[in-house]
Parts: sequence; structure tokens; C-alpha cells
Amino acid sequence: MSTIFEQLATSVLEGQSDKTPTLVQKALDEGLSAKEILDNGLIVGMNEVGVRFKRGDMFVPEVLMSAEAMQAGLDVLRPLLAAGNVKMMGKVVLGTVKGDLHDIGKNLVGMMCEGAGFQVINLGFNVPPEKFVEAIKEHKPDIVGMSALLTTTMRAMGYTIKAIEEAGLRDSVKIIVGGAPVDEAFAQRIGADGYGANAPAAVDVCKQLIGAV
Ligand code: B1M
Repeated sequence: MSTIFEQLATSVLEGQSDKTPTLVQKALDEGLSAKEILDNGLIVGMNEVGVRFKRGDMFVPEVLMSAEAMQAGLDVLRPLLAAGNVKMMGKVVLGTVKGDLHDIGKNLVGMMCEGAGFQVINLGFNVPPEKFVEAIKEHKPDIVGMSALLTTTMRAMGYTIKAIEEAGLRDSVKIIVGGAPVDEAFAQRIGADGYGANAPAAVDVCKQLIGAV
């Protein structure tokens, strides 16, 4: 008979959006804390999703299902985590840059970052540089993540970094970029601190950027 933590991890891994919140509630009813359920159940499942995705044993639709199951579980825990002042891994402000309407991959990055224990403020898509700047002032994140799917909108990442510099905020945040046309060389050229090729890689880079690994 598997433990409740194993059941939670498996439920995320298998993308069971109906079962995961029920299991989270069961674990709470058994007296486990929100932090234990997150760290020893949900995040364990999501970490395994990352490992399997990198290995080529899971594909985007399955990862999205797992991310949704994770979200459904987190929805039950979120008020408890907020009320209990549980220390999250760090705060990430995330958005798809100006002119770009693609947000599926960016949302996946956001969900996996949440799954890894980060607090994520998702600004949505078509986000102008000044909105990133405002969000940094308001939320004081550790990390700013930008996504672009078009060769024509990649340059907005550079403009956004410039705007963050001009606002005097560059030293207060780490910046990670990603999206299909983006690569490591481009990230370095525009002065980003990191590049994530896919959602699990983005989580790894975010952890590195805040010194968590
Ligand atoms: Co558009 N589109 N699209 N599109 N679209 C692409 C990107 C394109 C490659 C299709 C093609 O021609 N083969 C092409 C871009 C060509 C280029 O610039 N090189 C293209 C085009 C041209 C366009 C329009 C211009 C079409 C038109 O109107 N003529 C138009 C532009 C609109 C705009 O943005 N201004 C357009 C519109 C759209 C829709 C709105 C219809 C829709 C988006 C809906 C939505 O997102 N809500 C759409 C879609 C769905 C696609 C494709 C088919 C799929 C994108 C996707 O969601 N992939 C795409 C072709 C393709 O990729 N096969 C295409 C799945 C997703 C999980 O992957 O987004 O790559 P991806 O994210 C990955 C990684 O990139 C990475 O992690 C994710 C998970 O592993 N990642 C990050 C992403 N962000 C990251 C951030 C990080 C780190 C990693 O750190 C912060």
C-alpha cells in the first residue's frame, strides 16, 4: 500500500486533475501540513515529470496534464500556504513580451515553477516593457521570466531588459528568457542571466539563479 505522499506524486505524474485535489484534502484531513504535502507529494511528482520530459519519455500534452493536476492540488493548498507564511522558493514575474500572443509554453513554465515551489506572478501575453518594470516595483520578484515565440518579438526581450536597467532595477532581479526562437547565445547577447530551453530546464535555471542548487 503506497503512502499518501506516493499517491500524491503519482496523481500529478499521471495528470489526474480530479483525483489530485481530493488526495490533497485527504492528506490535510490526516493532519499533514500544506508544506509537507507540497514538498513530499506534489513537487516530487512534478520533479519526476521534469526528469521524464527531459529524457523524452513524456511529451508536451502529458506535461500539460500533469501541470494542470499540480495546479488543481495547489488550488487547495494556496490559501493555507499564504496564511501560514510558508517560505516559498522565490518569486517569479513571468510574461510573454510585447507583440507576442503565444502563451501556452510560458504558462507551462509558470505552472512548473509553481510546482517547484516558486510563487509566480503571471503577467500574461503581449506585455510591454513598462509593465514588467511596474511589476518588479510592485512585487519585488527574485526572477523575471520572458517568453517569445516569434523571431520578430525576440528583440522585445532586449528592449525590456533595457527598460529594467533604465528604471534602476536591473541589479534587483535575475532575468531568464526562453521560447522556441531563443537560444543561449541570444540570451547572453541581450544581457539575460539565464536561458531555459523548455519548462523543466527553466525551473532548473531559476533554482540556480537564486542559489537553490
Ligand atoms: Co503562432 N507561430 N502565430 N500562434 N504558433 C508559431 C510560433 C510558428 C513557429 C508557426 C510556424 O510558422 N511554423 C510561427 C513563428 C515563426 C517565427 O517567427 N519563426 C508562428 C506565427 C508566424 C504566428 C502568427 C504570425 C501567424 C499569423 O497570424 N500569420 C501569429 C502571431 C500572433 C502574435 O503573437 N502576434 C500566430 C498566432 C498564433 C495563435 C494565437 C493562433 C496560437 C497561440 C495561442 C496561444 O499561445 N494561446 C499559435 C500557436 C498555437 C502556434 C504554434 C502552433 C504552437 C506554439 C505552442 O504553444 N507550442 C507554433 C508552432 C509550433 O511551435 N509548433 C506557432 C507548445 C508550447 C508548449 O511550446 O511555446 O515553444 P513553446 O514553449 C516551450 C519552449 O519554447 C519553452 O518552454 C516551453 C515548454 O517546453 N519556453 C520557455 C517558452 N517560453 C519560455 C520561457 C522561459 C523558458 C522556456 O523562461 C522564462
